[in-house]
Amino acid sequence: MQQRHGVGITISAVSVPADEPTKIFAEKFWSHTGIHLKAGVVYDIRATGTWLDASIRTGPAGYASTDVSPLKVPFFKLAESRRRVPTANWFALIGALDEDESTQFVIGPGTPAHGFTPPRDGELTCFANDLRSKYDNNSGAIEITVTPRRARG
Ligand SMILES: [Ca+2]
Repeated sequence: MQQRHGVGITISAVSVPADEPTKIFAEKFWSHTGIHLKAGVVYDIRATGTWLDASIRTGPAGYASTDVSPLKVPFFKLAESRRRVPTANWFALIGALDEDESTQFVIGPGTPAHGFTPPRDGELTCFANDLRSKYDNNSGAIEITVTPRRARG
């Protein structure tokens, strides 16, 4: 374990490497962040950068089936229901705790104004929303920054 010496300040009770960007790789079924979230703490998650679904370049918000070339739109629409998160955009950034699909939530370019409050403790694991069998043509990575809000009181 790495230890920091001589800083002399207590940051908080939350052991999160705040404000250090972490890469999420498009071709990975799960990217592990090493960031352990605590139940009940409110987090802000921000994502930047671009990644590619074959030749389609997009950001963490992902893209809609209607954004692709007109001839391909019907195929993309037909496949929507088989995305890992059917209701989210293609290549939307998705988060979950410990690869647990029951905890999946859409991050996109960032969590909403009320932030994200984990239902339980767990490591933040992420992926680009795609068909389960179609990660081999993905490339690039986006970066996320996770910031815990200061506890009230
Ligand atoms: Ca793909």
